[in-house]
Amino acid sequence: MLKVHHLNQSRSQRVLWALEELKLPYEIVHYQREKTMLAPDALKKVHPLGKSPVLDDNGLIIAESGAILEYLEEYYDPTHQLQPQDKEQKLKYRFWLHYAEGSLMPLLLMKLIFGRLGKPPVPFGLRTLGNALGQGVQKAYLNKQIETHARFIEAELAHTPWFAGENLSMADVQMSFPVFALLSRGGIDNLPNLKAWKTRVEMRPAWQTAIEKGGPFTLPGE
Ligand SMILES: N[C@@H](CCC(=O)N[C@@H](CS)C(=O)NCC(=O)O)C(=O)O
Repeated sequence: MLKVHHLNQSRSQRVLWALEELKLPYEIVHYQREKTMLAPDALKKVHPLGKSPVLDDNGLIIAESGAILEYLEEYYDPTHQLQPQDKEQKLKYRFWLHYAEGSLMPLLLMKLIFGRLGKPPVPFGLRTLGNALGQGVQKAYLNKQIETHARFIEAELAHTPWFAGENLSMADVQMSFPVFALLSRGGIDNLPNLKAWKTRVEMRPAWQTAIEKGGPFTLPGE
């Protein structure tokens, strides 16, 4: 039996969504974020990094969302419902699968962290300095980078409804976390294609069932 170690409000929403799209039976082991937003130590007993998601396939432990989605695709999607077979589309599929965590998420995580340097748990006496530093880094570097990425993704989605073509694929599943984060905290306006893609995602019954089972997905932070 497949078992998902699922942290609330986290990247493991992607794995639940993929499993629902593939109509596979699975169990969820729920973990709640600590006040710090970190995962509880119990997750380190499942995998040394203590991050979510982790998939357990009859004792085979798989961490890292992209690796989990590729695993599900390879062993649990015999008809390739979630992977294009055309060469060009497959190249796009692979690009987005890597890009989501390799390029886009680090920028969004940095924005989250630098945006919090003026707030608790930073000690009171350091918050003014922290805030100035955080805002400075965002202004001088991060915001421009995020804008470039947002415009790139927006332009890509002008051609097709889904990231790797006409059909939903694991590329969309993997991109869901960063795109939702980008729209909620990226600070970039005028992204109609991204917003329309998000609406298409939210309308999918499999997405909705994943939320019913895993809990709300509103991205308050890491
Ligand atoms: N690149 C990893 C990132 C895993 C990750 O950072 N997960 C977050 C949840 S979105 C987490 O576990 N945060 C809690 C913590 O760091 O303690 C993946 O895609 O699986």
